Amino acid sequence: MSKIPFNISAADGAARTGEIVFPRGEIRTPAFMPVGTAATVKALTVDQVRQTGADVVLGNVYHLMLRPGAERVAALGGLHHFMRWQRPILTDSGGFQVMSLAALRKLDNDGVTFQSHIDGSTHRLTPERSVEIQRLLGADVTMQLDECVRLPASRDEVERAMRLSLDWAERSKAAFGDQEGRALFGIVQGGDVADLRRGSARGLVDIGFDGYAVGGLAVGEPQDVMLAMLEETVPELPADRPRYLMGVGTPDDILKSVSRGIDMFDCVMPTRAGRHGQAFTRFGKINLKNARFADDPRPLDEESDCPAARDYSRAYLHHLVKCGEILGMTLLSWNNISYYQRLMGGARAAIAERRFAAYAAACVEGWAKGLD
Ligand code: PRF
Repeated sequence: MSKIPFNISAADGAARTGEIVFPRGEIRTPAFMPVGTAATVKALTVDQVRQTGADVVLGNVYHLMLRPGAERVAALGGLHHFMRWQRPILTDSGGFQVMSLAALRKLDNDGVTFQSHIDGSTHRLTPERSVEIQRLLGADVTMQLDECVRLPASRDEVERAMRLSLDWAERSKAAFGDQEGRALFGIVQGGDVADLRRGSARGLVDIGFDGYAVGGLAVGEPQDVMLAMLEETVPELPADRPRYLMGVGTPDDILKSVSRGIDMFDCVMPTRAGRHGQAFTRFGKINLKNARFADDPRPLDEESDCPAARDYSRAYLHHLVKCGEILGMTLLSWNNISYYQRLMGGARAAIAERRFAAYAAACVEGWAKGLD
């Protein structure tokens, strides 16, 4: 398998900083990957996304196979060309979205058959087809097909899904073959059961991947359970390969996970919150619908280098949100992705200077203060 370089330049406790080097560009870690489900980071142009400092965006097999179709994207020159994002793209394999979005689904040991949430048409994903779709899209990082169980769940149910995911990991690796300059990540499952987590991680390491994701977390369990599972899982993973915590999370989740050795994150939270009138700031999350902003001429953060945070008044953002204007969604999504990137940039700098704990504490203090 083609090894994608991961150059770790500094560590501070379990936290590390470095860069993953792809032909299309580097991913500086710890990294936050904005979610671009349907070949767009919702409400933003790719230039705005890049201006926030994002090095990589995420795409979804589930959505893109249904619309516009993987073969069509391939015929149009691949996902990078299609959406005009020339830097790395990571694509999620589809299983998680099938379970959360598809109307009807039937899982068997070979794969999953489901009905589209768009028009009810029937589709099938297997580990091999998911890898094939990600190859057609041109993904820089391909994720194995896995099964994620919502918590709480019985040990038996968690164990069955973990073993199935491990079998699919092996099939995904065989299907992926040797793709120069592209990475394949395995996904740890095992729910909230420590020995299943460790077993899943060991099984994946035996197969051998370019990177390792931790799946099946942030699916209904409390934060302390999620963090405990990271503490069981991370020590089993090779120190020289990137670790990706899927679908996480709040700024607080992210900093606590970085301190436990996670390098990559994705979450719809900043963009979804932005479309619902909420802004992430250094002084916590606020709702622009609140009447207290109606007459506030100050920007969200005059020190930010994001135009959405720096150049527009809170009163104007309040007005846009109250009117349901599209621009309100754009500006708040832009601000929020920008805040997440600033958080990660601060984390990278702090790890390099071995002051990550102090950085995280200062962030928490700022969030607690609230926006004046
Ligand atoms: N598996 C995959 N994608 C995911 C998850 C998972 O477990 C999660 C869980 N937080 C989010 N996205 N393939």
